[in-house]
Amino acid sequence: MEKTFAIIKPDAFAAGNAGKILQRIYSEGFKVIGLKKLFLSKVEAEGFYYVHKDRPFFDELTDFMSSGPCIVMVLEAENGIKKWRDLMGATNPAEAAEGTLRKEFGSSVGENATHGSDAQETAAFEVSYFFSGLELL
Ligand code: 3AN
Repeated sequence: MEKTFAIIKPDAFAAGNAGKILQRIYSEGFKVIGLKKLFLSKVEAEGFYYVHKDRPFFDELTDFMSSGPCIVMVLEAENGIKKWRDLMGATNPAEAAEGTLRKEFGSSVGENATHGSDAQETAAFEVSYFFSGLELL
């Protein structure tokens, strides 16, 4: 079993799609180990996306992620990191495969409904950024 970190981003939360996305998470066989609703500040979003600080879209990305509430989660499944990225689909919803979350709920490369860790090291950082051990029992 492998843990990954996931976000239902502010666009999907505001559109009322959090329930549908959670339903997919359960029906695809993930265990939800941790879950909470947060309204990130700009500084908190910048800390989370620190690796992207030199990218041209950093300001847009952190403005968006601090524009409204989101849901942060720790998910677990066999090959959880890849399994969750497969379920999300490509970063750009226009290029995402049919049946993926970003295809169904995303509207642009920035407002793409969900986030998922891309490797074990990033998953470890991202889980610990939002959750304490006690919240993951
Ligand atoms: P992914 O989330 O699929 O791993 P990355 O790591 O390329 O994608 O990008 C990190 C985040 O930055 C993505 N979740 C995406 O929403 C956002 N992003 C990527 N490219 C752009 C862009 N050109 N304009 C605005 N936001 C972007």
